[in-house]
Amino acid sequence: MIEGAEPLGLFMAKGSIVAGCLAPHPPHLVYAENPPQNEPVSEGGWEQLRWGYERLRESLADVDYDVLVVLSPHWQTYVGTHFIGLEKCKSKSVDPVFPNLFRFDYDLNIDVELATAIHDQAKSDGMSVKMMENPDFRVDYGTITSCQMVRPEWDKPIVSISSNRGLSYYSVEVMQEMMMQLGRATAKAIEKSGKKCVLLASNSLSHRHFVTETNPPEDMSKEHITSHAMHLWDMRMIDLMRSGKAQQLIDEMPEFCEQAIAESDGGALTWMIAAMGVPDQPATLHGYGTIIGTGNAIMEWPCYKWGEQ
Ligand code: 2X7
Ligand code: FE2
Repeated sequence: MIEGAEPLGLFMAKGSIVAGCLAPHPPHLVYAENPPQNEPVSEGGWEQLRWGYERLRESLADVDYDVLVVLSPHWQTYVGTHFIGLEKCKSKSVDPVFPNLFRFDYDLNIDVELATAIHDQAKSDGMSVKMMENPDFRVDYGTITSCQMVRPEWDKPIVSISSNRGLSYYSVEVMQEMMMQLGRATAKAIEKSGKKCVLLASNSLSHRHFVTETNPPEDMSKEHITSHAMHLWDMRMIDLMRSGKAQQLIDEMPEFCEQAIAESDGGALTWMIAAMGVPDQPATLHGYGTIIGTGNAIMEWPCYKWGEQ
C-alpha cells in the first residue's frame, strides 16, 4: 500500500435499505400473468393486484439497488432461521396446494455473501440460525412469486430467509420478539455490507380462504373477501401502514394474527418493519385485492426518500 494511503475498505459507503415492500405471493398472480417459466396457462384474473404490482415495479424502476432480500412464510423452519447458502438455485417449484396453478421453472442467483453476513450478525446477537447448503433444496413458491412479481427480469440476486415458526412452539408475541431481533440484525449487516437492498415481506394480510376452487380458477365473478370481519381487519392494517403507525401495527399484530388468521404470523412483516427501524413515515398502497378469499395489499416504504435517519 502507498505510504499514507488508507485501506480501501475504510471508504466503503454504508449499505442501506432503499425500500421495504409488502409483496404477497398467492401463486394465482403468477398463473394469471402467464410468464414463460410457468407451465399452466390462464385467461388472466386478479387484475387489481397485478396492476398494483405494476405500479410497484414502476415506482422501483429508477431506484438503484443491488439485491432483493425476501422472507417467505412458505419456507418453514422449526429450529432457527435459515438462509439459502448456494450461489445458484435451478429447478421446478410446484405449489403443493395449487399444483394446477404453479409449476414454475426457476433459475436464480443468491447473494451468499450478504446472506452469510446477516446470518453471522444474527448469530452474534444470540439467535439460532443456519446456512442452508443442500444442493437439492427446492425454493418455495412464496419466495419465487414475490420476486417474480417485483422483478420479473430476475437480474438481481436475492437473499432468501426462512420463516422460523416461533408461533408454533410459543406465541405470536415470541415470534414477534424474534423477528424484531432478526430485523435489527438484517439492518446492521446490510449497513456493513455497503449494498443497497430492497426488502420483501412475502405475505397476505387476512388469510381465511375458501375451501373449494371455481372453474376456471380465474373466474373473477366469484372472487371476494371471506367475511366482513376480514375486510375490516385488512382495512385497519392498511390504514396503520398508510398513516405511518408502524409501532401500533406491531402492537396490534398478535390480535390481528389470531383473529384474521393473518399470514403475518410467519414473521415477514414484523422482520421488515424492524429492519426499517419501525418507521413513522407512511407507506404507499399500490394495490389491494382478494385471492380465493384472502386479503392482499401491495405496499411500499420508500426509505431512499427519507435521507439520513
Ligand atoms: O400462499 C397463498 C396465500 N398466501 C394466499 C392465498 C392463496 C394461496 O396461497
Ligand atoms: Fe401464502
